[in-house]
Amino acid sequence: MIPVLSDKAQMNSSRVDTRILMSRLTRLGEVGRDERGVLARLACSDADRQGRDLLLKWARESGFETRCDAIGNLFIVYNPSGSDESPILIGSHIDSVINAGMYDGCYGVLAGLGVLETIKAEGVAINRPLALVAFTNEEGVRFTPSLFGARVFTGVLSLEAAYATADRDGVTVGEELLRIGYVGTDSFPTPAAYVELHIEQGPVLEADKRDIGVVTGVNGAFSIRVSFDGVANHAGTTPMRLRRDAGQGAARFMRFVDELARAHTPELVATVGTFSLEPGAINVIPSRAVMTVDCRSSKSELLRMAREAMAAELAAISEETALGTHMAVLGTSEPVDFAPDLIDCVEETAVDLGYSHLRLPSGAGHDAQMMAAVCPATMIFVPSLGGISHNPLEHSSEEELAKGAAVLLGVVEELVTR
Ligand code: HGY
Ligand code: MN
Ligand code: MN
Repeated sequence: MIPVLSDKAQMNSSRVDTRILMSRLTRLGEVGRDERGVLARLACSDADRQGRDLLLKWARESGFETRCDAIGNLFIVYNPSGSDESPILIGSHIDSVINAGMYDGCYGVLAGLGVLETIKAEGVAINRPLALVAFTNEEGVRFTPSLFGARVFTGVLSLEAAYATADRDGVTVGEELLRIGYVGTDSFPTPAAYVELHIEQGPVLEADKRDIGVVTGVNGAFSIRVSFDGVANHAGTTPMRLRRDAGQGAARFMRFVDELARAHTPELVATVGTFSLEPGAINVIPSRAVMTVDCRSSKSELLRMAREAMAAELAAISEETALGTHMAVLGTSEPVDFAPDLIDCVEETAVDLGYSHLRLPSGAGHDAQMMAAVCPATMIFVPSLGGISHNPLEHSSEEELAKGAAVLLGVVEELVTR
C-alpha cells in the first residue's frame, strides 16, 4: 500500500521550498571539495569562510538581519515587530569533518533558513523573534573540543580560551577567525527555546522505517589525547627485550579501548580516530606514539568508569614497558535530556502531519546538548541511508528531508505563536 501523505503533510512539506533547500544543500556541499572531490570544510578555514559568505548571502537576499558574535556564531534574525521577547532559535552548523557528507549540520541550517523564509513569506503572525544560528566549529576536528561555538555561547568555554585554542600546526582560533573576517561584535540573547533539525547519522530510523526521530536527549562523551614516549633505535640491531617501543605500548592501549567498549556494548562506544608514530620511518623503532580516543555513553557512570579504566591501563603500560605515558582530556559533555514539552511538540507535529516517528536518544553530539543547559532544547531527526555519516556516502532522500523541514516548520509555528 503506497503511503498517502495527509493533506496537511502535503501542504506543509511543500510550504518549505524543497527545491531551493536541495539546490542550496548541493551548492554548499561543493564548498571545500579538493581536486579529488573530497569534502572538508574545517572550522575557520578558507572553505568555512566561503560557506559562511554563501549562507549570509542567501539570508540577506531574503531580507533577514544577520549578526556575527565574537566567536563567529552566525545569527539570521526575523523580528518584524521589533519584539524584545526572548527569541525562538533554530540552527545547527556548517563546518564539516574530513571526507564529509553534505548533510551533517548543513541540512539543519538550510532547512531552518527555509522555515524563516516560509514564515516571512506567508506573513505568519509571530509573538516573538525567530532566529537561525550556524554555530562555529561544531565538529571539533581542527580545533578541539567539538560544539565549540555553542560552548562559548553558553559560557562553558571562555572567549579567551577559545581564541587561544590551537590546531596541530599551532595556528589559533583567534588568528584564523580574524583572518577569515568572522570575529563579530554582535550579541544574541539566550533564547526561549532551541530546536535543531539534523540527520540521524545512525541506523535506527531506517531500520524501523520511521520518517521522523523525536530526539529525547544526547549521549555524553569525553575525548582524550594519549601519548607514549619510548626510545628510537635501530630496527635491525636492537634486541626485542631491550626495546622501548612507543608503538607497541600504543597498540596495547588501542586494543584495551576497543575491548572495554565491547565489554559494555551497546551502552558504551569508543573510537581511536587519530594515531601517529614518530619518527615514522620503516626501520626506526618508534620513539613516540600519539592517539585520540572518543568515548560516548548515555550513562555518566559508564563514562566515568571508562575514563578511570583507561587511566589505570595507561599506568600499567608505563609500569610494565618503561614507556612514558600521558593523557590529556580534550573535551567532556554530560548526557543530556531534552525538554519534555518540546519533545511532545515534535511528536505531536509529526502525528499531525501523518509522519511515522520514533523516540530515540542521539548517539552523535550536537550543539543542542550545550543549548539544553541554558534553555529548553530538543532535536528532530530524519533517517540516514544505511546509518552512514561522516562519510561521503552520507545521504537522506529529498522526501525525507522535506518531512523533517515540515516538522521543524510546524514546531516553530507552535513556539512563535505561543
Ligand atoms: O562527533 C559528533 O558527534 C558530531 O558529529 N560532532
Ligand atoms: Mn552535526
Ligand atoms: Mn558531525
